[in-house]
Amino acid sequence: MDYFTASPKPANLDRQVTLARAFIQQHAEQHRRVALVTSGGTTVPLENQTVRFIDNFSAGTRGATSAEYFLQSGYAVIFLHRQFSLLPYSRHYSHSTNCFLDFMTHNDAGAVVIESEYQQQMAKVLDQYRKAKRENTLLLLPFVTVNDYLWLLRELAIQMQPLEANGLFYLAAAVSDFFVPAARMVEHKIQSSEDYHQDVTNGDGDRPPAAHMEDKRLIIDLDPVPKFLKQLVDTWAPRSMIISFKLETDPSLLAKKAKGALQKYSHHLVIGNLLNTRKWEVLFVAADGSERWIRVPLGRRTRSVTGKDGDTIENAEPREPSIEIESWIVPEVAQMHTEVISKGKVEMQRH
Ligand code: 9Z3
Repeated sequence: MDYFTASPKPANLDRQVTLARAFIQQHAEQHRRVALVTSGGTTVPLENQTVRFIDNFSAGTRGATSAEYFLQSGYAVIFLHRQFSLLPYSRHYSHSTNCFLDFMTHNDAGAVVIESEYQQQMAKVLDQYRKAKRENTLLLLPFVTVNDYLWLLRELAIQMQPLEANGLFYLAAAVSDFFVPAARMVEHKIQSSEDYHQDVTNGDGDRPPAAHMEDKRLIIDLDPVPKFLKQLVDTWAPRSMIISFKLETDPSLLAKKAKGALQKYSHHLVIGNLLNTRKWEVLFVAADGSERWIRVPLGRRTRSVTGKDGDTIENAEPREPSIEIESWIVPEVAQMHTEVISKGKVEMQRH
């Protein structure tokens, strides 16, 4: 059965689509390019009334940072993100590493102000944030589950069709490969105590629920998520530029897997990255077969540790890049998008 026939439509989908429709229409009229940036990880709930779920790794840094550079390059951005993950602009002052309170102080009159050393940088972020608000170029749409994500992606792609080649998909979200189909999801919290074991026959046909207890063990049996990228490229957004990300941990697999994805889905670009080095190097694999690394310089170690005998020890803190790699990725992508748009125009003239 088709995924969308078998999976419930999210309750807030219509409201989100209404917001997106107005946003896209405004920017279509202003002949602005629109980038759909996906960001953060999707969850897979194990119960309908969800207490437990499986999550996918992603802080949302790639997506939130890239969204800022797309806005800077003149795009309008639909930011499809995991609820409570990093957001463009506020990411500079949110979550535990950048708590906004650390940037503030009292002045002599007792008023709360920004510390002088942060003034300049914050003024820059504030200006960009206010510009995006004034021009209504940033639309924030949250998802939580992989089901929310898939429904939204499909609906947004359909809404973006009138933009034709001016639409761009930049799929940085970490999307679950496996999920619990609605027909095999239990309603209530799975009970670990044998005294409260639930009936395991209420699954789909002969199969028990996807998550259930058996002899004090929790058994989780997940189905594969349908290959949505194929549907996006072929059916939902056939005229847009589509860029996907490929995350691996084994360096020897990355290029092969990125090329494989491009061959399988025939979209425009796969950006490969490794979990441990993703902040300073990415691999561009393009539809013309070209393959090249983009690397930004690494900054100095921010913290060193003094050993027992007074020696400085190389610390365990990962090094941070001195430049945000997205400030190099996004202009390259925008340039490729310009080429895709002009090629589309040439093709249209030919017909
Ligand atoms: C990525 O590879 C992103 O760059 C990261 C960003 C998730 C690594 P952070 O948010 O991390 O900055 O912490 N996203 C795509 C991951 C993914 O699930 N890709 C699928 C795959 O690799 C294809 S859609 O198969």
